[in-house]
Amino acid sequence: SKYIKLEDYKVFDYEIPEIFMDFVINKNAVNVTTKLKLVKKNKNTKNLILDGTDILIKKLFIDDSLIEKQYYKQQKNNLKIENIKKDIFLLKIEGIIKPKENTSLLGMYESNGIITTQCEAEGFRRISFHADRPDILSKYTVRIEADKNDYPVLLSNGNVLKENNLTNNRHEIIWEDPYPKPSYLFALVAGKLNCVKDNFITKSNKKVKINIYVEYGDEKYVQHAISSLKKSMKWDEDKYNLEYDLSLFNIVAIRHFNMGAMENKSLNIFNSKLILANSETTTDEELERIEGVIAHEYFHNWTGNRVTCRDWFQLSLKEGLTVFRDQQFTADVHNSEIKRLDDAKFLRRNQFREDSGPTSHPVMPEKYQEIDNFYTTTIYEKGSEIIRMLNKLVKDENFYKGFSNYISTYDGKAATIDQFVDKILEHNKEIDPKKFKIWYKQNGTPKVKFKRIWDQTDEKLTIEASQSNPIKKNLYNDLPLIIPINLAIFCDENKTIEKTVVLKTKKQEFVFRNIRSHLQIPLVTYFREFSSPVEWESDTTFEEKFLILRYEKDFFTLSNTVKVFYKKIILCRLDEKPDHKIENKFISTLISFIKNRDINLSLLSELLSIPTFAEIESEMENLDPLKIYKTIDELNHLFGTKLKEELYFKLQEIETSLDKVWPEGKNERKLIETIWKLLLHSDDEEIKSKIINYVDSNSMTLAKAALNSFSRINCPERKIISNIFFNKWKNNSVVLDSWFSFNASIEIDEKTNSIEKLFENTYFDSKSPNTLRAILNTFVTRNSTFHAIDGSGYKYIAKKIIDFDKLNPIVISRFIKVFSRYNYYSEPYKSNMLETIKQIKKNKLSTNTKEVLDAIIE
Ligand code: BAL
Ligand code: ZN
Repeated sequence: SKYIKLEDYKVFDYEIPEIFMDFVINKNAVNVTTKLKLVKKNKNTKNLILDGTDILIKKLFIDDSLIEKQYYKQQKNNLKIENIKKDIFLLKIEGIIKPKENTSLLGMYESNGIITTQCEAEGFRRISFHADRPDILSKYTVRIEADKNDYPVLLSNGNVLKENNLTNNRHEIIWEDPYPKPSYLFALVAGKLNCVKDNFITKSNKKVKINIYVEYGDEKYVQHAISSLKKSMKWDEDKYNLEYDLSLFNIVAIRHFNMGAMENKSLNIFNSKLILANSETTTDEELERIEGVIAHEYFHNWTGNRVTCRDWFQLSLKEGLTVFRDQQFTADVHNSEIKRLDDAKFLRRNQFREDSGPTSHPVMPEKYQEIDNFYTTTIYEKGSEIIRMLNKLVKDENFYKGFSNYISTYDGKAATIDQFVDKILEHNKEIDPKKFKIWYKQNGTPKVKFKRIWDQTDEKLTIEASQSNPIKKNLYNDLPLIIPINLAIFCDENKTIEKTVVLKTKKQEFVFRNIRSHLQIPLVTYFREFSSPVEWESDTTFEEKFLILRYEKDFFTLSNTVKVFYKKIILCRLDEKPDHKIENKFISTLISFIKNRDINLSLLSELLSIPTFAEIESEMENLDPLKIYKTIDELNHLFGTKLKEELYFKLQEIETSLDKVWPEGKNERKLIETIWKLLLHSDDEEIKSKIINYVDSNSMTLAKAALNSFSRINCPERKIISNIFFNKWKNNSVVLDSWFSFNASIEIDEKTNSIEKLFENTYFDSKSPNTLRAILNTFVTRNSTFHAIDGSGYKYIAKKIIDFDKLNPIVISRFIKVFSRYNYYSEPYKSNMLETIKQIKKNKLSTNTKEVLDAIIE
């Protein structure tokens, strides 16, 4: 079968305790000589099969004796050597690879003159032959040799052992990494890079050199990255008692990078856009995200590198856990309630969407074709939510004790998710590990239902809860999950009971006594702080939901309740039956939020944000996309008009704080974008000239807010600000992507090929995944011409998919999920999409993209 299955896991026939690699970088190729020390574990085999793709073999040796051609066989993706008599031996492979010709951004490739690597998950096999799987841990020694002018900087993992000048203007460096690691953590970088230096003193007083390598000219943009790294190093010591384990930590910023970043041991490689940052070029949100990603990669040093994964089915062991840790970090250094709200929003918008579609899968999948397709929001963010629940269930003391046992038990080893959960639950008697682990095996978003039964005379409130999973195909989905529910019972305005209850069976009753309430029936809010990654339904009426907006303090619950109102209003309007009563009452509620001087402004911005198309799309059925876009525009107009006076008042109040330096002032700046957008939509002419002034602001947050708030306003000023922005930033590729994105959102004359000119722009770089994503993703989520009724938008995008899949399958296989909800669309959109998918399928596609397409139309 073409599937790789968890149940087929077998240890490899050999161990590879040591690897010596020799890279000779020449003009058009790199000669790679690898020596693998192999120790046979399976005495019953005489063969050795190693992975390897696109490598030209020159010679092979076993312990220095040449292997004749008839004793080995190279196939497309592997190398088989037969009749090996020895149990311990050194296999030497002389190979040649061509990084300049590699456009996949996997293995070794060149980006803007810099040679770099990306090995996770299976890129190492494009550099050299290896049993390229994460449970083979080896000590690496790496020699790199190159021309001194073309490649003055030569980096790999670990410490520098030696540096020499050679003849012919060449030089060599030998790196040695003392910690055994899997091949996916190997890295090499060579090129013209400038280094910004700093250092960090660890808690045991060890000095760690920090080197950030960037292209010349970019040095001025690295201070944020450095301070983020130092904050992360300190935080991991304070929170988890984890100290950095080498005396050197390198980060390299690369322009053409598929992922955000990569945690290679002591040599993290980053997408430039996640390193180069200051408030002039980077928005507040991006600054926080960059800080979070730097923390994430750094935290991998323990959760991922020192303790790694046994196989790729355990991917969430390192990713879910490290996301959990980076979310904790951001919560600790900024505002924990806002962070929780942001994370919940992200999960519901992205992971829930994935989980209700054709590519839905468990956090621990049972099978895959291309592991690259499983770097998903389910593995990452749902994985993190599961650990958050585990933490909640066992409480902090047990959690941190269990975590620390996990690290010390599996240090230097490859572990499994089972082993992690067992360690955390080791000293807990209330939670059955076997039952808890069902979270890892189910797919789909579980649904919980609540009903209240109120006995006023006995002052007893009973809450009936039940759980189910909407997806029936997976057998585990029928088993009950352990679901922690944070709830609040409001007896009246001043009396609230907060509790965490744990739902363990399919149906369960929770009884609360001595409840004295003046309400007709006590009001309950569920899953406060989004305590579990589920959806729920309750008997709360709309009248009561208005009360929740008055009584609740929890940011998540407030925002979620507001969202329910927006959705209700939108649905009624889509049905041509606007509910003016609810609309007016809701508007009055929003006014009272705006007038509340104590409210967190970031929360207020959230409450005043009318859902976007992307938010609505992931939650609806029988979608009419053009009508949805129109309804959202209408609502922005209505709310902007009705809230105008209060918004102007607020605007005045916050304008004085806009100049503050991040993280100060970020809430005000977030709110201003929301206010600008609403006011612009209310046909307010006065606000236009005001906003235009900010396009050239020295705060990128304000500049982009100005730009984006014009996205759906068709007026001459839109062109003006677009030009101002372009001329200011055309030579900064990271910033210019925002301009590409903005222009991809603009609808011109309902022509679907309106974005074609972006691909033809002189500054468009077809090798840059960032730019490609900026254009494509924005077009399909923010530009209604994608959904042109004649299907031309879908056809146009199909062509792009086919073209770019040849260059970069990883980007395209992710992007193609835009079509995954075709079934939820109404006609003719549904048929048009389906027809388009079928047309795409007729082409020769990468295996990555094919696997996703196969899932979309089975
Ligand atoms: N391991 C791939 C990038 C990341 O999740 O950190
Ligand atoms: Zn990660």
